[in-house]
Amino acid sequence: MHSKNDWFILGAGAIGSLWAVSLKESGQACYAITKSCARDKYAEKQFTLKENREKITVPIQCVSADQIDHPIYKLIVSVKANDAVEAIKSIKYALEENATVILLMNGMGFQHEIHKLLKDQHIWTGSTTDGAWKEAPFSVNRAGRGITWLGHTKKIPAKNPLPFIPRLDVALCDDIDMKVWYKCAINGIINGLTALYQCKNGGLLSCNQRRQRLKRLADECTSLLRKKAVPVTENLFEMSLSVIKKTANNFSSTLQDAMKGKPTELQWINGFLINEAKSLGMQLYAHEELMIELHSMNIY
Ligand code: KPL
Repeated sequence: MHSKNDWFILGAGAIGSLWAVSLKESGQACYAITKSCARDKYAEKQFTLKENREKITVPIQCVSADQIDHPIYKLIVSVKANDAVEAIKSIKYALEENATVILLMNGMGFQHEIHKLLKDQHIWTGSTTDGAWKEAPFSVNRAGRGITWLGHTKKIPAKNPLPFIPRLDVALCDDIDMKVWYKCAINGIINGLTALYQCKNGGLLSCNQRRQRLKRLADECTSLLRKKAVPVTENLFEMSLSVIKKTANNFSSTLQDAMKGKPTELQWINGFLINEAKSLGMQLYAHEELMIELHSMNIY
């Protein structure tokens, strides 16, 4: 039986699978909307999560976007930035008015399209420092436990839309836009370099040259944020070092995509930062250099 409390997770990548397992483990009804279940409507798949030395497996029903046969009241969107708008369009027919939608995606510059699509829904933005990578379909490895900030897009003081989920650290936040800027900057500092050096996050601290590149990227982000009047209360370089240390054993999402030969999200991360800077008459040399190097390796 389906209910208004059922959670649907759109996109079973690393973060989507982590959330699906965590919700299910805490007793919530949860479905994954994935491409890989095209023929098998609501087929049960065993989702596995590895965290530290623990390994848990929970059954989760999967459905493809065109086969949802009951209204969605609670949706978590964890697809790639490149696919976000199309993925939401594909399930919109099943989405209730006033549904709760939580966006959990890296990058910036595409959210306004989603807001246009979801005028009747309550949109929450999530920004996470969790580090997770997909080992195989339906199998995720959580390499670093982070925190997920959640803010209502219209900044209305609303009740936390999530139940208590012991495995996830979720906190409400009044200024989610600032967190999203910070997250985009942190990803812009870390992710492209891991793809360039083909290393886990921790590998970025292996020599001075890499640290210097991190510092240059961070300094440019700080200048851009200041120019955008985003309060820079924290040192972005120090923040990225701390994220790197906490997720040292993780393959960044960008490196995961690059290793699979898939398009990365960098156009919504560094690409977005570079364009924002340009529109303000600034140039982010270190970010531009990095993108050119990555393009010469066929990483887009
Ligand atoms: O968000 C990440 C990503 O890989 O996209 C970090 C925090 C860098 C963890 O790997």
